[in-house]
Amino acid sequence: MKIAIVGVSGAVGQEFLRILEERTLPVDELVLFGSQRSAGRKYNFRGKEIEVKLLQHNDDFKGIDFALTSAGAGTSREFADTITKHGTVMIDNSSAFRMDADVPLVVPEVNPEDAKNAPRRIIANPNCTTIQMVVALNAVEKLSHITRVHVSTYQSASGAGAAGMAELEAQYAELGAGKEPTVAKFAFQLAYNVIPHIDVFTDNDYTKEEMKMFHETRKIMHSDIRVSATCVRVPVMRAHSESVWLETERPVSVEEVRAAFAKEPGVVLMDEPAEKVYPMPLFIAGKDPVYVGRIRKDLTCDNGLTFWCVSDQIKKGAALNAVQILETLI
Ligand code: 11C
Repeated sequence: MKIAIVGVSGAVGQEFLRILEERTLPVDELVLFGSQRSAGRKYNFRGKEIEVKLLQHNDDFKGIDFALTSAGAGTSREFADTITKHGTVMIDNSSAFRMDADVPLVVPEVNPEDAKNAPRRIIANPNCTTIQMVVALNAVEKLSHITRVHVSTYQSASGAGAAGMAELEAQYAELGAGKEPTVAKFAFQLAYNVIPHIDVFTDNDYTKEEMKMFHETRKIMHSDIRVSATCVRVPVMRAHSESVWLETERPVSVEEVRAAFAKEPGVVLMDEPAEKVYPMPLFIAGKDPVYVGRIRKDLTCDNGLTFWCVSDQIKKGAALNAVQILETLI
């Protein structure tokens, strides 16, 4: 099997490399692509040094079975035809095609069968905040249909890529040295702050990030579920957290839900409040699953339930989910 990574020098691209290295996929050849800035760099993969090729409009994708792409929506739109025209299946981490009717949007624990119907040979990887939420919601949906969700997110700097992480680190160093912090990636200084604003605002005053959680959840779960989100950037380096409130058609007990999470693929239950056992991003960074804790009944609504979940945004929220889609296909 011949695999390409497009955008290999970015945070998600580097994670693709690590995950392919770790897993047992039969990769006969790995081809790396990047922008002008990263072309010529060399990366090690399974004991071999591979040079990054410049992504161009040519026939470089001929013979490549799968391309894992994470180079931004603009690049994905511009290069989709070049990547897929010789039969390559593009598994795209960007938002470019997610809501297109003829592009499946896949989380393997939830809707793996959708991956098999990709007429344009493009499969979209959802937004990281949606991925971890639907993996958890899927366990509850099996007990009773979820009609609506309120969610507040606590999104780490890694959501803004390697540059976002570097900016947060630099801000703490600059502030420690008595200097004015550099603000470029985020709307405001993130160090010692939280910013209730991720991506641009839309006409209904929700941000694009928040509306992704509404639309993507419905598409992945094939559901009429309604999701009202507040997405917040927090000064955490890596792994996003979410406080989720949901309403089901019939009341479900905490015990039922705990049991459902405990057996749900991709979920790890961490819910022993008396022992201070609950997931936190500091300890979840670098791990594969979605961790769920703080499960309790809502105090205002008989059919309501609330929980807390944490997952590594670069892993399950991006690179790992894309590789799992590939694994589903082979
Ligand atoms: C963030 N969730 O944390 C965003 C990053 O649509 O793939 C990923 C955006 C996307 O900033």
